[in-house]
Amino acid sequence: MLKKQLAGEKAVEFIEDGMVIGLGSGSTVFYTIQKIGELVKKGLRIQGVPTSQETTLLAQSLHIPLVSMDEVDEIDLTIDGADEVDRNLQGIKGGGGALLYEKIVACTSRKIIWVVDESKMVELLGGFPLPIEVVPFGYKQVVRKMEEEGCHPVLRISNGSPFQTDGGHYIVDLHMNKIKNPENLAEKLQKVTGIVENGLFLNCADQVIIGGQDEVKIETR
Ligand code: DER
Repeated sequence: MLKKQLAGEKAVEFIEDGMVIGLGSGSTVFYTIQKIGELVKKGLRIQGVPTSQETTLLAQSLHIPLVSMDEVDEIDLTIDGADEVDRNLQGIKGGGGALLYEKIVACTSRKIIWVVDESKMVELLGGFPLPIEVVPFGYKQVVRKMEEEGCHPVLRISNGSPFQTDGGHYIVDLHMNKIKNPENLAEKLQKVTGIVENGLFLNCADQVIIGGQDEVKIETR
């Protein structure tokens, strides 16, 4: 079985009947959502809060009952993927362009589990380019500022045009190679006008399920 599938499917063991579940985005949580669909068919009663249009369509195809963020006061458990995770379970997300809605859902979740294959586990964050979500109006100012800060920004392009998130924003990927102090960087990015959100998910995940060769490991923060 694929490492992503091992991790993704393992996560459903943490789901209880009656829960409100944040449904993440990406190719690993894809397997979680598939498994949830099977369990719903067998009678599992949950309500899903999707973090992207892509996840909405997938969940709908599996007849998973969905509610919007504004119909719930709290989310019991969010299961999502991640692009990089360090030993303190600090992470980079946004590779799929869903970071803003994922972070909004994460902030309302009582518990967060990330599902990853073992290649996502790193000593230091930054090998994966850090996505930042930027308002299209005046985005070149943000790019220029990131250049001045030495963050090596690259506007994400899709089919020859700037990639657009579900929220209608652009994504700029910061090719930093190593992020020695994620907290400091997050603080700096939050102060830049025009940056809506960044892909540093700090002190967020409670557990990470790591798919390896024929086995899964669970790290707890
Ligand atoms: O955008 C994200 O943060 C997604 O969760 C995604 O990038 C996770 O990666 P995956 O597709 O390898 O699971």
